[in-house]
Amino acid sequence: MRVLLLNGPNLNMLGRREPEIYGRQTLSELESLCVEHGQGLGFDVLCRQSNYEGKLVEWIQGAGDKYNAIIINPGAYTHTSIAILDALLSVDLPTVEVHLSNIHRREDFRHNSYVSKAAWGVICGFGPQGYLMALDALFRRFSPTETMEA
Ligand code: CA2
Repeated sequence: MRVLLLNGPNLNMLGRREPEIYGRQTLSELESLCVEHGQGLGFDVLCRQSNYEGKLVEWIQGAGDKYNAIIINPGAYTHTSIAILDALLSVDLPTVEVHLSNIHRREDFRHNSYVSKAAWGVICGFGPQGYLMALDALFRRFSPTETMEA
């Protein structure tokens, strides 16, 4: 099982600024945690980050025949990007949208997510643990005994 983990703009700054909102863990620490946790579940997790919307679109487009699922924190593009929404709809892979912060407790402009319309599920407010929760949810979805594909 192959999982593509995408992080959007400014998430490369994790651990360096605004620790009160986004925590002290760096992006590479977070990615290592996800790769290790994925290994434990039998997943091959590939991690990518970009500050560019088009780059994220290209990775999503290319995922269709190579990956079984996508985990994405689109950063601020969550609230603006129909392009990322359309790319996710076009590949039709189970997608979990993750946010470190609880976007619903923050400014009004963060309350809407275009990406959620293409997401199987959305996790927000649990910090880095949210990514591990997303992997666990996908594991259960792909387990033959579970029925979570709705
Ligand atoms: O809570 C999240 O994960 C967000 O996707 C993070 C985005 C924000 O625009 C979304 O509304 C919610 C921002 C990512 C910025 O990341 C930084 C990390 C450390 C220091 C500065 C920015």
